[in-house]
Amino acid sequence: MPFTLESARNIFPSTLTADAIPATTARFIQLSAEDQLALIWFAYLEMGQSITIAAPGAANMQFAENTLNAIKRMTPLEQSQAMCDLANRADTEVSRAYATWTPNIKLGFWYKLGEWMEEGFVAPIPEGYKLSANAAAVLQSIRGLESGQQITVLRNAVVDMGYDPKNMSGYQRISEPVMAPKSIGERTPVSIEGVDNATVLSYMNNLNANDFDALAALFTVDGALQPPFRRPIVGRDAILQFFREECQNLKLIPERGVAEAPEDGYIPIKITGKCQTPWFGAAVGMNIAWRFLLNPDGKIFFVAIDLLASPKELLNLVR
Ligand code: 45D
Repeated sequence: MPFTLESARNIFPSTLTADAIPATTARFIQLSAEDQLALIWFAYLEMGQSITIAAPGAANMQFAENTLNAIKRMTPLEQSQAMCDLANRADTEVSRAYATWTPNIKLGFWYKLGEWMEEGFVAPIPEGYKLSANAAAVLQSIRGLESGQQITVLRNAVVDMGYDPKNMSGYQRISEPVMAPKSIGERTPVSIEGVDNATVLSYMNNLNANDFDALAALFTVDGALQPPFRRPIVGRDAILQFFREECQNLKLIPERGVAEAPEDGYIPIKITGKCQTPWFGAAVGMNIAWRFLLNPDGKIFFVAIDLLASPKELLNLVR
């Protein structure tokens, strides 16, 4: 086989990803818990002036309900402490429950807390809270990012909170139920300038239809998928689980691409375009590249999803 997972990760090496995300996240996690919470609060309020977040559905909220209600019953001091404990990854009951949730449930939990902070049911960030100089500098960097990068920083912050599940044994991961795939009549197939590869088109169309079984079947059994700024997820079964847990109701809008000459039958294909999340809909389109490596049978051996550095990168289809 001409490619290993490691060499596959390096196809189309000139792709410029949004380095500001890991850089900003690394600075963020150095801050005190109080600063982290206040910073997110300020960033969230500022972003809320230009884009609105879609409220999570009731069905999705039920998984966090017990924990949310437990927090609502606390005294304001205990509430602030519970939120700091989450940011500190402390070993508490709330932080342990949080650790078992998928990213969407974590986001929904904070969405609700944010509402309750505004409505006075949960202790707010103290009026006049003054960020440390470092926190103010991180907030300033976030202000300078495009909206797709801003929401990625926020998402990372939320996903990283809570007790470290590596220290927990015998727990059950909590995820939202998987919806039925869209019926054929409801699907709108994508088209991609410069690429008509059937596997790539099926990938986009199946993901847009929440048809995760058909989607996973496009991968080789040992295939891998690398989400933005993460290690590859390896193996068709693990990829299917990832799709079911983290990829419902995404909208992929591929625009253009290039397929290169096969190397020993393996075809590298790069696509660029947009991706919308159910949280922000069309208000935030993230600039994305998909770097596929198909095996000689047309199965996906590897695909990396990158968040691009700038809209200019949408036109970069060179090796
Ligand atoms: O701490 O092809 C308060 C894959 C203050 C799959 C708060 C993909 C205190 C394959 C405000 C209350 C998935 C890889 C907090 C493609 C405090 C594939 C609350 C890519 C935390 C294309 C804050 C998909 C809140 C992509 C409520 C790129 C913050 C998906 C909420 C990207 C933030 C999705 C939200 C992103 C952020 C979603 C809702 C970046 C959502 C971000």
